[in-house]
Amino acid sequence: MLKRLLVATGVAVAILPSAPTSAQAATPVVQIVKVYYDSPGSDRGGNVSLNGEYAVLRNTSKQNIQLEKWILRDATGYKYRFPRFTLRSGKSVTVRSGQGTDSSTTLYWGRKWYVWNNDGDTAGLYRGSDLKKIDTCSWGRGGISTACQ
Ligand SMILES: [Ca+2]
Repeated sequence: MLKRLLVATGVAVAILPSAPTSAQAATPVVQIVKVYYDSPGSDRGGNVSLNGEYAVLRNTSKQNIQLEKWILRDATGYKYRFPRFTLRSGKSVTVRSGQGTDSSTTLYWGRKWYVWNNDGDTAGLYRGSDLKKIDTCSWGRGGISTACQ
C-alpha cells in the first residue's frame, strides 16, 4: 500500500504540477483498479479461458484520455500496446488476455497463452508519449484471483 501511494504521488506531481495537493490529485490519471489474474478453472489454454484473465483500468481524471501507444506489461516484459482508444473521464476499460473484437468497453491483448502469473506478478501501465510509469499493481502467491481492488 505504501509503495502504491508513493507511485501515485509521483505521477500526480509530474502530470499536474499546478494541481493543489489533495487526496484526489494523488490518484493516477489512469488507475489499474483490478487484475483478475487467475482465470476460472484450470489453466489449460483456450480463448475463453484466456479471456477469463483480464485487467481493468479506470480514467480517474476529469478529462478524456487517448490511450494510443500506452503500454500494459507484466513483470516478465510481455507488452500490450493500446490501439487508438479514448478512455472517457470516469470510465473503465477491460483488457482481456485472449483474442476478440475490441469495443468501447473491452480490448483484447490477442495472446495465445496467459500473461498474468497466478503465483505473483506486477502489472505496469505506461503512458504512450514518453512511456512514463503511470500505475502499477502487484500481487503475490495467494488463494484469491484478483488484485488491486
Ligand atoms: Ca493467470
